[in-house]
Amino acid sequence: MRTQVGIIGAGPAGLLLSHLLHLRGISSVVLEKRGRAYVERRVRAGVLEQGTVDTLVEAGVGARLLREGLPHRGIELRYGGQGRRIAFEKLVPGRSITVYGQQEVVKDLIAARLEAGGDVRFEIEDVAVHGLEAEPYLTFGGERLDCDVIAGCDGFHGVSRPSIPPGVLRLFEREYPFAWLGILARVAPSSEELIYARTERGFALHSMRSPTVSRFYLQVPPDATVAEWPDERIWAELKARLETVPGFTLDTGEIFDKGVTPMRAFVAEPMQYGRLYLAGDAAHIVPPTGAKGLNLAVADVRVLTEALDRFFSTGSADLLDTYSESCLKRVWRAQHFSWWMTTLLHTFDSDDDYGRRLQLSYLDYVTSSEAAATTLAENYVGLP
Ligand code: RFL
Ligand code: PHB
Repeated sequence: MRTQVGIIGAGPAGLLLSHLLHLRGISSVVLEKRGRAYVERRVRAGVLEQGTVDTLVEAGVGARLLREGLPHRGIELRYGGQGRRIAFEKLVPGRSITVYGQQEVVKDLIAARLEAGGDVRFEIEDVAVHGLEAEPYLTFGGERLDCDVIAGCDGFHGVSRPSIPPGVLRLFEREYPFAWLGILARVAPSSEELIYARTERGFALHSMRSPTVSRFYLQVPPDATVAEWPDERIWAELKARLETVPGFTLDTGEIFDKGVTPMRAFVAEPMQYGRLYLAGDAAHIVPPTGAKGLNLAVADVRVLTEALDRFFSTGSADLLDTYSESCLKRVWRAQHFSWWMTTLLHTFDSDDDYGRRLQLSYLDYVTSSEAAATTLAENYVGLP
């Protein structure tokens, strides 16, 4: 078998890349380890930057997103018994975010690929990467797929990054001393906008998926398990961390999804080796506090699509050669923003009174100074 671009992974990065390449007449095959139902149900991100929405709409896969997505013009920072709004419409006019579940993006992309006759193969568990220096090919299930280029879109735990020879990549990492417990509940959101809450008990986030489904996160110890968090304990803790301003009550409902996510940051440099290009979580991870992971994956794929289009239409590899450099500027800005939001809002060492005073001072500053609030807003909605 032969294709122009062999893509490993049918997450947002791999599927969007395959679709954008198709629109430019470039062939690809997507090989995914999991089943279709599994990837369509995997609950993850929910915040799409304006640039991500624009990319999906321009690519013709945004109809349901425009219909069902929830546009947001601000977020609330809740701390010290008060809620302060970061107003995007005032601070970054014309720019906003849209709340739309990542698995809905994945469903829309799979539907578009299959409708266009795209080759997306699920339950391929033994993909191996070969010949990166000269003649790349993938093997799986006794078959061989020759390609001009391989795109590693297989997430943090995939096979593409480990197939780069030792010593080539420089790795940057940070582990946080806590995790997030995330839930989905059948209940109308208790707030129109996202609430990022800093409390002495730890961080909590009130997000949503639709007018009838809410999404919540709680800062929990790094080794926490779902079994330790029965529904009543989750609601009690969410109430303790969110019902901290006068007049706000949290509505509860049936919890139908629970998961614990470790909080870590990771960057692999460069994001390419020979004929292999890494995109999305395969190359970098951010803690979810800044809502940047999915948006970075989409930004990588935009850069890679341009570079591949140039390569296949003119033979010039100049944009491919600078792929990593082009992506890493945005990646490091998002790394910094995500670290900053995480540091500002989570409880670290309970003995560190000095650190707590610094957090509160900065929260006061970011919610009262237009300059500081604009810094948060322009990073949150996504830099150009
Ligand atoms: P994915 O989505 O992990 O997809 C990788 C795909 O590759 C497959 N795979 C393999 N396939 C073949 N062979 C192998 N050996 C393979 N190994 C793995 C996997 O099964 C999978 O289908 O990576 P991608 O496409 O780079 O997308 C990245 C995003 O998923 C990720 O950055 C975001 O979900 C991060 N994130 C958020 N990002 C945002 O922009 N906004 C948010 O609000 C946000 N919230 C979040 C998040 C991530 C979270 N978790 C669970 C990590 C909230 C949470 C809780
Ligand atoms: C979500 O809705 O899943 C979500 C929202 C904001 C974040 C992270 C996750 O910062």
